[in-house]
Amino acid sequence: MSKYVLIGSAGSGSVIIELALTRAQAPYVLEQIPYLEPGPDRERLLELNPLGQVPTLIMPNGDVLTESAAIILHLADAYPDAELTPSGNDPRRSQFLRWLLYIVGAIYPVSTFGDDPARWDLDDDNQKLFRKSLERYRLSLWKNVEEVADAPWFLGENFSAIDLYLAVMRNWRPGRSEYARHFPKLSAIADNVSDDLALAAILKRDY
Ligand SMILES: N[C@@H](CCC(=O)N[C@@H](CS)C(=O)NCC(=O)O)C(=O)O
Repeated sequence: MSKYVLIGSAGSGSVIIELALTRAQAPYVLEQIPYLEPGPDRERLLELNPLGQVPTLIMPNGDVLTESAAIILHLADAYPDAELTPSGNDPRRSQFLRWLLYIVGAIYPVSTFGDDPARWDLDDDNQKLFRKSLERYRLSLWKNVEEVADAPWFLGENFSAIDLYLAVMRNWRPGRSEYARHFPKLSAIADNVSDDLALAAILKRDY
């Protein structure tokens, strides 16, 4: 059987997709690369994805899919039993889409922009200032998510892929304990993801 090929990197956003593929029991192989390092792996990544970003997914038919939200929506269609998204007529679907896009459109880039502040042509002092102000901004963005989070999952009784984003992104800057201090509801949801042992094993490997 053909498999998905997930191009990713330890601890990065590709872990969100690895969790989704695992939950869907979709066949995949993981190719971990140092995505920011110049070299043949990065050259290949840039050929597949002009942004040079992970996750990048090669589908069983050879098509390339990038953008984690697009990958999640594709997997939800291909593997409905995984319940990655509320179904089409579920009233929670609109809020799912709203907050999925908020997380990938507003919060995720703030992390990506701060990963390598040198790329913005700033001197050392300004890189530090830039990173600090991104960190403040990111906290204000997550606060909006915390305010609307339900329990035990973000959408309430039903799991969705948003919970996978929380389980991964709480490990990024400012770090897990600081995140828990600011966002106890989101951290509790992230903890619940580890009730699934297969998902827990992936999270434990990387964080
Ligand atoms: N919108 C993309 C963002 C992906 C992204 O920013 N990935 C980071 C790693 S976590 C990356 O590849 N950064 C390298 C770069 O942007 O040059 C998604 O949701 O998949």
